Amino acid sequence: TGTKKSFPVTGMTCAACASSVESILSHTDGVNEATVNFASNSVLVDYDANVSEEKLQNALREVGYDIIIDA
Ligand code: 9UX
Repeated sequence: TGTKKSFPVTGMTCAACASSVESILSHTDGVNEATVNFASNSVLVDYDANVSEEKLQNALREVGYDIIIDA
């Protein structure tokens, strides 16, 4: 296990999107677990220290979702 952090998610229009977002993030190298809360449009991600937040973001952007990274 690594860092656990929650991010707001955009682009999830139906409940099945939650599974899709979880799958995309879970299959990204260095991600241990991703759990979406569809009702609150957020995802809790457990990821290793070598994974950048931009890497998570880019994986989602490729398929029409996004996460909000605070500056
Ligand atoms: Mo629902 Mo989301 O039909 O990618 S799964 S909109």
